[in-house]
Amino acid sequence: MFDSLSEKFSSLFSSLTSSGKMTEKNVEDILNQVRDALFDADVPYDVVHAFLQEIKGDVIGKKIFSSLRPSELFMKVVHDRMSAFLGGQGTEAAFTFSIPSTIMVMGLQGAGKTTTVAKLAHFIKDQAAKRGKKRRILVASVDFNRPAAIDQLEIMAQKVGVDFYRSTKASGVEAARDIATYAQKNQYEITILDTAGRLHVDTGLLDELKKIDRIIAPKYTFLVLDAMIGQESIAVAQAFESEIGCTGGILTKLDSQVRSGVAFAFKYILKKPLFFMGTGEKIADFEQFRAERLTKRILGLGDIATLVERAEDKIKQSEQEALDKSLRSGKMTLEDFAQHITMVGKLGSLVDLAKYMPGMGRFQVTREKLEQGEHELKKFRAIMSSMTHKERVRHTILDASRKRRIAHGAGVQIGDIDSLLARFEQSHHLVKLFKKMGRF
Ligand SMILES: Nc1nc2c(ncn2[C@@H]2O[C@H](COP(=O)(O)OP(=O)(O)O)[C@@H](O)[C@H]2O)c(=O)[nH]1
Ligand SMILES: [Mg+2]
Repeated sequence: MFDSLSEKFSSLFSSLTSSGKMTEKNVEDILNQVRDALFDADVPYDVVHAFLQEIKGDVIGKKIFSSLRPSELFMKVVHDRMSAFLGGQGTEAAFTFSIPSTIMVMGLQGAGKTTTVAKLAHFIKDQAAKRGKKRRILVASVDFNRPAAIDQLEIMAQKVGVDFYRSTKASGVEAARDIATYAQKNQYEITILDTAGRLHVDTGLLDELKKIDRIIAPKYTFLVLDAMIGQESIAVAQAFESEIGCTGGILTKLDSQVRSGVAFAFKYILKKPLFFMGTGEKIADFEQFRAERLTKRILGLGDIATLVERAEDKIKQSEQEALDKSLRSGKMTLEDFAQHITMVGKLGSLVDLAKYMPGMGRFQVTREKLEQGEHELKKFRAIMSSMTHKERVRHTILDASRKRRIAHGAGVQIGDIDSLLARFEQSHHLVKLFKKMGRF
């Protein structure tokens, strides 16, 4: 997700941090690189232009060239403006739906509406379960355009484990009335309504939706947009917004290869936020759209917050605090490194983790490399467990005789120990880099 954009920004930023040279002379060149990265990601021209104007305004207004660290300040400017562009303030907290409420999704055929209904139901159910609650959730459909559309929803509802209702009425509008009555009578706390789409926006579709919208009076109306369609989907969004109106958007198919321009354009053009994003076909491939976290991911500052959230379920609190501490202090010992390695084992594969790590975007990491890395990790774990506590806290004491002892104990070569130490130095460097960025 956002991979190509992320690669470009991470490499631009890392060249800025390593050379540290940003001057009035090369600022145009750096801004051009920002512009090209955005164009490549299919961000519409007007949006790129507006974004660059804001950046330029800040570069001048904040007098970054008279500061001690122009490049760091520049990165902060880009970071702040980008997160404002993507979502603005207040979209970072976990989003909760008010109870009771009805949610309606709308969008073109194939945008991912039905899948999104199931994902939303799963999201709400899961969120409630985490707080020890059980919500009464109903999903239903008024999509009479495609014969199998309603069956598809029924199957997904079963998978998620929420209630499903099939109206036997003959049209979408009558079914909407029927579903509203059914939901009220059975006191559902959350009702999610799937609607019909067309291949293109047409008046027939919008007229029917308008009627359904009036009958259902949803508290939340989400516009579901396929990110793969690119800029064209913005025109679609405008048509829905002006005829029906929406609470905000949900972007689907933001899987890794997609150009992400729509995410930039959505809020700027519609003046409405994006709420969620679909990142795959599975029910759980769904995330709340958090502008600031995404910005950090795009800029290669690493999405530590998401990583930590994922980790919470799997790692004991104390271990996590130790990680936080070592990350924040910018100091890391082999002992911490050993802990990281153990955590990686608990969290899942390196392949998954790579995209959350600071600075990873700028390395071209292939799956094979990562798998090779997993193999190495196993070796590293063995080495680490043959070390004494003292050696782990102060790795500089590792001389030839200690290394020989460890190699013997772990059943590895001395070279393996040296490559572990080299790797440790590398990630130590990343942690320091992160700390520097973390000053934002
Ligand atoms: N890769 C990917 N596929 C998705 C995502 N959301 C939906 N799809 C797929 O897109 C296709 C159309 O989805 P569907 O929910 O039936 O769209 P609808 O016509 O708007 O109801 C299906 O094959 C879904 O599996 C997503 O976030 N990522
Ligand atoms: Mg559908």
